[in-house]
Amino acid sequence: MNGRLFDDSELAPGARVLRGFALDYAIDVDAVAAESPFRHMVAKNGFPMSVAMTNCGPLGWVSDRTGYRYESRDPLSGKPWPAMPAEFARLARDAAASAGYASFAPDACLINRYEPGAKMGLHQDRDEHDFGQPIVSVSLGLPAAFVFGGAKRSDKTVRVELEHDDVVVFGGPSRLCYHGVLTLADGVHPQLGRRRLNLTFRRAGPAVP
Ligand code: MD3
Ligand code: FE
Repeated sequence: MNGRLFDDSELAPGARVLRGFALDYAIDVDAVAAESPFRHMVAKNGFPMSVAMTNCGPLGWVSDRTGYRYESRDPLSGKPWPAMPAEFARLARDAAASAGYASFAPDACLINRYEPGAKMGLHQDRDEHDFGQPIVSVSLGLPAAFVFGGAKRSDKTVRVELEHDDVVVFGGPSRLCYHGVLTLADGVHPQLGRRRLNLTFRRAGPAVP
């Protein structure tokens, strides 16, 4: 709540926007990218994606002509993905908790890098083991127009501007909703320059007790 007459942090049932939530966390993506550099993965259609990606944590999301999946090693080096920095995991856990998901323990962090002109088409995230687990999304750098729809591709979408340090938690009924990012407009962010970074924290594999 925010002093207004209604709670406008709920984007849709189960989806909560936490404006500025990442402000107090030190998120150093360059340290991860020094070990596993950003690369344009090839989509199922054989074309490279406009968004460049890397990962940290035990599992990383990968795409090639054969499809989408999680892998424990960076296919560029054959080595395990860089460890998830403790500050990343703390941000993800704290954001999930403040949206009502206690003890979220992500095993995957996909890092997306958008340069002006990059976009992500409407899709569902369904490569994870357990759709009962939420996804935490952290936006840094240039603002982007995020589109959020329903369970069917043809459902109507709403547009939300995501800015530096905004965090969104998607769980419950929103977990399998279609979503995407419109073409990034040109600009320069005071800290991150001519780019937008998005970190998505997921529990991709089965929970290990
Ligand atoms: C809604 N990334 O990597 S984050 C993705 O800004 C992805 O880079 C976008 O969609 C980005 O898959 C959007 C917001 C997001 C992430 C996962 C979701 C929204 C979601 C999963 C279910 C529903
Ligand atoms: Fe997605």
